[in-house]
Amino acid sequence: MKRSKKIVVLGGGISGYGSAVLAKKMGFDTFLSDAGKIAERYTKVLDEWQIEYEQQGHTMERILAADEVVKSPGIPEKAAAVKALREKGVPIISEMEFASRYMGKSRTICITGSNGKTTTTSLIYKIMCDAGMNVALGGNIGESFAYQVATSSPDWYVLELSSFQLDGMYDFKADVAVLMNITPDHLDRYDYCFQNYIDSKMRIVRNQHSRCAFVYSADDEVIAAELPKYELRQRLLPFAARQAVASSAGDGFMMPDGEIEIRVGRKSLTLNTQKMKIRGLHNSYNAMAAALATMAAGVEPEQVARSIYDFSPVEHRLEPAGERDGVEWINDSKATNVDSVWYALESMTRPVVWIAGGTDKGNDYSPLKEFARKKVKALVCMGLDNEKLIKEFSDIVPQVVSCSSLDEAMQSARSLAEAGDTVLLSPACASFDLFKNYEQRGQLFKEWVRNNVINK
Ligand code: UMA
Ligand code: ADP
Repeated sequence: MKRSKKIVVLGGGISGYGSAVLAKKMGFDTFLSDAGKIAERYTKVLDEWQIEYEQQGHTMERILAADEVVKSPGIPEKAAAVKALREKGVPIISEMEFASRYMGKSRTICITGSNGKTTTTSLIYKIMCDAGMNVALGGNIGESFAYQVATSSPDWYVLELSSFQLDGMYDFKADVAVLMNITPDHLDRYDYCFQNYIDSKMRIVRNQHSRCAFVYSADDEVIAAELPKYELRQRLLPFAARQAVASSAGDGFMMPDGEIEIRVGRKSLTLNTQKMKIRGLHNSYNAMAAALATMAAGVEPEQVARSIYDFSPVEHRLEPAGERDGVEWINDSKATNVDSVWYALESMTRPVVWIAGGTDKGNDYSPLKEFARKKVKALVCMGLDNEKLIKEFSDIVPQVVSCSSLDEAMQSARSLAEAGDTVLLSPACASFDLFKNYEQRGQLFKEWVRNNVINK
């Protein structure tokens, strides 16, 4: 009798449990191994599907016996198990690569970039849902893509893709690929070499053929430098605000007055950024990308416009947290790098009391200085080590205050802000010194505003 292919899934988080369910459903000899403890919600599902698994350690003998390994994206190349598999030459793929083999006729819109992935993915998903399409959401957001492939069959998947997921993708093809921008991030996973990270992001165009579409920022200099290196046969749909774009397949352009023109094939659309609930240049980019991607997928322009105007900021992304006594409070806790803060400050139209700081990832703050000089009246540093921020901004911002807790920072911000100002939490840093994650930091910020400002 022919033996079934042995699939080992590494990691028992959301990516791993879904991959294991799909492997089992496809009839493979499936084993899941996790170096740590697996959450009960996942062991329950693994038990239901009668999947063999281990936790609190990897049994290398069993892992090395795999024909193919599906690796969770959070597991780095330097992990001992991955090194041993590479040495033995066992193929290692990502959940996306594995699941795409079994998704039948479903098509994909895949979104990547250093910033703007979640916002653009959520907007595309909303447009597709509002248009009545049979669509599912996955990847670096929401439910596991592999689990959904095992249990449903939508016409379209809207997938947010991180560089870690792209790394394990070889034959995967995005029907519509969206590349928002490329700025340095996650360099610890790429030997501190920016080009390695760029190469990873550019994998989004792999295997695309002439009927596929590629939506990308023509304003992004890193992307512009990469494009000549690739043989691009797909429909090119660039978008820009800083320079003219013209592609025979279609394009998106924002005029200096804020009006956006989109064209895909013979269909066109005009958007007025003043009517959008999401603010700032970066959100105009996100809207252009979403409009191009969904029109390429066949959604009618009027429907695209309706959904874009109806779309509110995703939680923790320039999310309004309330206004009282003329002071507006904004939660941008997801701004964990310099580029996202640049766009946050760019979008500010009132004097800003800026709350920043946390775990510095080797930030170069110089791109922020011009906006800080023009728009920031006070900087409230919120972190265990504020030395670098204080040094960088003391000569630029009239007032710099050092705080080591959320409560202290919020009280300072409240006393510094006057009617007509905006208090902006946009940290440029990770949250791990004072908080569990960026979500908790944003939640506590909003709770403080609710209890001590709005309902005081
Ligand atoms: N583990 C091992 N062996 C190791 C190291 C870890 O078994 O050597 C185990 C851990 O004990 C843990 C499991 O691996 O149980 C976790 O795997 P994971 O870190 O890949 O996490 P998942 O829960 O499976 O979620 C992952 C993505 N996480 C990361 O990339 C860090 C999720 O993205 C993604 O949504 C999900 O797969 C579905 O594909 C989250 C994320 O933070 C949102 N992404 C990063 C980001 O957005 O910046 C890239
Ligand atoms: P990602 O999923 O790539 O992290 P998000 O949509 O969650 O992107 O946004 C992360 C941060 O970046 C937020 O602070 C948000 O305001 C900002 N941002 C959103 N879109 C863009 C963009 N196109 N360019 C730069 N920054 C952006």
